[in-house]
Amino acid sequence: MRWQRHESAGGRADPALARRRVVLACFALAGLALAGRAVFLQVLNTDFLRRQGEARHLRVVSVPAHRGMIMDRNGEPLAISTPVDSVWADPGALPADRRALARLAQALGMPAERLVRRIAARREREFVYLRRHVDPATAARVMALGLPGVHLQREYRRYYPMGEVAAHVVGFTNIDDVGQEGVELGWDRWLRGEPGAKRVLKDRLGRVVRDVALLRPARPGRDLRLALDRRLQYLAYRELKAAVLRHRARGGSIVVLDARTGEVLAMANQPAYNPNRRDRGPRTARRNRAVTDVFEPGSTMKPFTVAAALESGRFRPDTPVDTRPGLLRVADATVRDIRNFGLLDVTEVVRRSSNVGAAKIALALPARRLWSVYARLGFGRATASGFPGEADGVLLDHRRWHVVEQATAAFGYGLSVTALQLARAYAALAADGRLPQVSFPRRAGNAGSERVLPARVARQVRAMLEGVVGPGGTGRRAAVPGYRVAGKTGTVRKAGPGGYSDTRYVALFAGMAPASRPRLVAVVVIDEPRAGAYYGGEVAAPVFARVMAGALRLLDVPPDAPRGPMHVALGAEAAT
Ligand code: 59J
Repeated sequence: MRWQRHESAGGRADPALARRRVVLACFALAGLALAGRAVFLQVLNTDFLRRQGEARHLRVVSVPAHRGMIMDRNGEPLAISTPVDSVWADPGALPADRRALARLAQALGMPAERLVRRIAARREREFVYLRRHVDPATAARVMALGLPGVHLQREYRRYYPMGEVAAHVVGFTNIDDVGQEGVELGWDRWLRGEPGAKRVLKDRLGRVVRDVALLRPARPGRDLRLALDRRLQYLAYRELKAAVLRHRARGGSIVVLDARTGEVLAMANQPAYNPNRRDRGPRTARRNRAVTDVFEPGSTMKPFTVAAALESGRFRPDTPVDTRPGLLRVADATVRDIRNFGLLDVTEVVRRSSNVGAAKIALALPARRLWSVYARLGFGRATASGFPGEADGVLLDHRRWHVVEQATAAFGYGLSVTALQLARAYAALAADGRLPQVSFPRRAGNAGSERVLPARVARQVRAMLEGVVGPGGTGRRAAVPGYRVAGKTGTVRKAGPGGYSDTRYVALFAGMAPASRPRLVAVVVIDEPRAGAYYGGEVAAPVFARVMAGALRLLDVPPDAPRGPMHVALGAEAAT
């Protein structure tokens, strides 16, 4: 009745009714809350508990990506990734029993104390490597123990089939598959993939029961095909090593370029190291000296001085140059030849390697003109090959040259180069005046070269460099039977704190073949030969000859000297 009245009268005017409504609403809300709580407990809460339980066994693990293969120009492998297992543990799940750990250590081939210490130090972690990159037998032995908390992780290990033969070019990765040196470092972003992730379900012992979901697939790295030719590489390595041993040299480098494309067909250094070994030897053995180390080029610079002279129009190959009496005073310095060569012409200055002649030619040119040729040929500037740690070398600006610097630069002192730079500059002489872009990866066709000398000048210098390898030249031992060879020797006294040394030399040869239409350019550097001869013509030239002879044959390059020394020798033999 009061309800009806209340209803009919409306509540607005009755404060008692309003209070009652508030109380009723409170009860209703409380009831709802209780019901909600019940639902929560029966449905949501059990789900939460179940998920809590599962979380102990559901794990996200990383899926390692396959690193791209490095190959030579013919597809022969230089670096390959092979799958290996690494043993890891969840310290919390491991048995505390010392005897079990001792058995585990034995299976892993490591001292028990080291294993115990390693686990103790990482008690709070859920993942600790026990031993990485184990062989399949070790992995099997470890898993046969059936210990809880011990697992295998699939990883990749790098293998270098050519070992130390191609070590300096290919480089190596660390245990995490990241490039550390050489092409492995310089092209790391290309070679390396991106690891994926997957969710796995594990049982109470922590063993993976099943893959639940692939969260992100691993993206494999890309293969890389280098310009290197495995056969030429082996040849270069072998001959360089033999010469370094024979002359008890401190080290050495050899670079072989394709004269037309600028591709690096072979590059080797001594000392070398085996990249497959965990300890990769001393740092000094790991440098790719052909790219990282500079030296004064000495007489191997003379062809470029002569190129500047010819380009200027003031000199021709037969222009006379008076080198008498075998020395030349320049300001307060004296330029010397090993003997008095007398009256020569430009061609003979190169063939006899006259320092006085080169200095006189250089001093007859404006400094800027001489410098500009050196700069165009790439001296003082890294080749931008992408190889890590490449040195620029030094070429002072001509405005900082005094007359002495101009004279000594002419025969290769007061500036410094890498073996790769020197090879690139000789490649410009080989390619009729076009400086090629140096490339470690293989190229499809010619990837651009820059004209740095008139073709006529490059050909004239090349003809002079043939004279060096001919009769009366300093480079006769660079001759290759059946082929015309052009090149230049160099014997450089090393500069030290007390000036130029009387006992420490660098022996050099830089050249190309076949001289009529060069296919290959090579530079040989022998650092501090100590036994036997030390002249470039006697130490470096024979290495050049042997590598070129083998390379020309391997590449099926047709001979361009049908009546070369080989035929003469065969003829002589037939006559006896
Ligand atoms: C040489 C130099 C040092 C630097 C001289 C080599 C200079 C010079 C100051 C004496 C050995 C030696 C700037 S020699 O490369 O002339 O390759 O077959 O180191 O001359 O002025 O006992 N090369 N080498 N010179 N310095 N400064 C000749 C020549 C060269 C040969 C031989 C004999 C030098 C034929 C060098 C070779 O062409």
